[in-house]
Amino acid sequence: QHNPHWWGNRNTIVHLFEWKWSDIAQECESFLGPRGFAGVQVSPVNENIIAAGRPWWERYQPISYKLTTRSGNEEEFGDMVRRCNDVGVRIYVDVLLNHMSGDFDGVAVGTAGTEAEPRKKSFPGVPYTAQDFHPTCEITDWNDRFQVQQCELVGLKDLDQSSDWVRSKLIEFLDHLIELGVAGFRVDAAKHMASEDLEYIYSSLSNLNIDHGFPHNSRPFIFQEVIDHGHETVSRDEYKDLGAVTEFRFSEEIGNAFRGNNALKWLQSWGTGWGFLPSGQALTFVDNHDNQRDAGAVLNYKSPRQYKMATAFHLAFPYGISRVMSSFAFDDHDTPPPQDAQERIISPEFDEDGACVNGWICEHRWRQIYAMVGFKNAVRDTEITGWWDNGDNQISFCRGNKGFLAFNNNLYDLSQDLNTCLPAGTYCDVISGSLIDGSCTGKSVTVNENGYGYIHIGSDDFDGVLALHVDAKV
Ligand code: QV4
Repeated sequence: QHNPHWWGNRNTIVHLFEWKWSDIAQECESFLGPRGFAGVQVSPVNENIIAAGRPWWERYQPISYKLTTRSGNEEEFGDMVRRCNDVGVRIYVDVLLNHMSGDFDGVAVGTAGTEAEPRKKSFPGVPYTAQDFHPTCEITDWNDRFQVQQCELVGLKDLDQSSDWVRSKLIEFLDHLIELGVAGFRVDAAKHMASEDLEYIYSSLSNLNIDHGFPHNSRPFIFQEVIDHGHETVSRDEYKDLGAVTEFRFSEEIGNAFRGNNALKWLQSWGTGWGFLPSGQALTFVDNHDNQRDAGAVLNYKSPRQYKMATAFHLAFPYGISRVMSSFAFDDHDTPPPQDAQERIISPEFDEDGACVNGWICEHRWRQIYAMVGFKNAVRDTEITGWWDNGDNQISFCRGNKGFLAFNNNLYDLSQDLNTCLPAGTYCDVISGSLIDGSCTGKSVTVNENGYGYIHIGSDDFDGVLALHVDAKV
């Protein structure tokens, strides 16, 4: 279940973290479809506890499988899926199969009004009772398989997926989403569940809904959240044949490289050469909603110059199933999404350039990022050729004869003739500008009969990357 069921030549998933369903529907029609995005990962859809201050993470504490959250209700969800599929944008849902909510004093009331008593492991909305869960214990040793898979991740009541009842409820929930037209799932905390149990669940799911344009016998796409930095007892390899796996080493290493901790010249062997999973099994990202909040090597929107360069490399190098992050502004781990005085999530608003202004960051609307989504579509099915580097932090490469990229992460200019591998002509650099009515608003590069062009990226240019492709010829 590794096929994401993309439409046409599309290639990139965007995580619209905490967005409302009605806003995503609108975004599919007005932005994602026209810009060639392949799909959206949406926040959890099923009912969750209500935590004080409404942190984003309350959605990782389920109460029932009713489809009502702060993002909207079932009707709005269904409407979104249909409208996105209609413009060729797939929907992937973040699903919580590992656990229900953590402790809560007294009776908890969820986002759909359902009551539960998490302390007693009583979730009548499903229903689950104590016998559907593993006994309570804490994970203290992350290299102890029993603890990782049968104790409670941060105190979240740990479901027993070997039980027939639990399996049937999870399958029913996922099948309901398939019926509504989704293309697949991000499986949260997959590492905390035995791979045999997941295999049973995935293989029991219905085929995708043909009324939403999926071919007969299409299997749901599965990508599993397994954090494996190497040398872990529970490893990514146990899951990779069941579906794709989040490749966290990609995120850490790309952050290291573009922060300047590792020379860009080494990226020539990027991918399996770096110990990453085979391309078709790897879900790749510069940052995700968890690790963008941690200090460390991982880049996020707060370092925009490096972040845009890393994203350009991510989308230009033919490795992995790409996902880009679309965040809201945060100060700390608990910052809620943009919300009003009644704690309702607010809709994104845009300035005249299309950038988000009211607390939403919308990296996917940064020109340097959506232009690379277009680049990836334009160069699909080509290989890396013509690699060049200066032995340090200046690199360039071609994607067949359809695209060319150059990066300068040195503190001095990159100025020289380089092989772009492109047919002769003048091309618009889609990073510094756009091709509008046949003229380029940024840098232009003229390519001669031999495929060479003069490339300039000043060390103090606004962006440290330049990108040309055949669909942006002046
Ligand atoms: C607290 C204490 C615990 C204690 C518990 C007991 O910290 O030590 O046992 O109380 O009551 C929130 C709070 C957390 C609290 C917990 C339970 O932050 O302090 O525990 O609720 O009340 C998200 C957030 C968590 C959040 C959780 C549930 O990141 O902060 O916890 O949602 O709301 C590992 C896993 C990996 C996981 C990653 C974060 O292998 O699978 O940690 N990633 C996924 C999601 C992530 C999500 C979860 C898993 C849980 O990507 O966003 O956690 O669904 O690496």
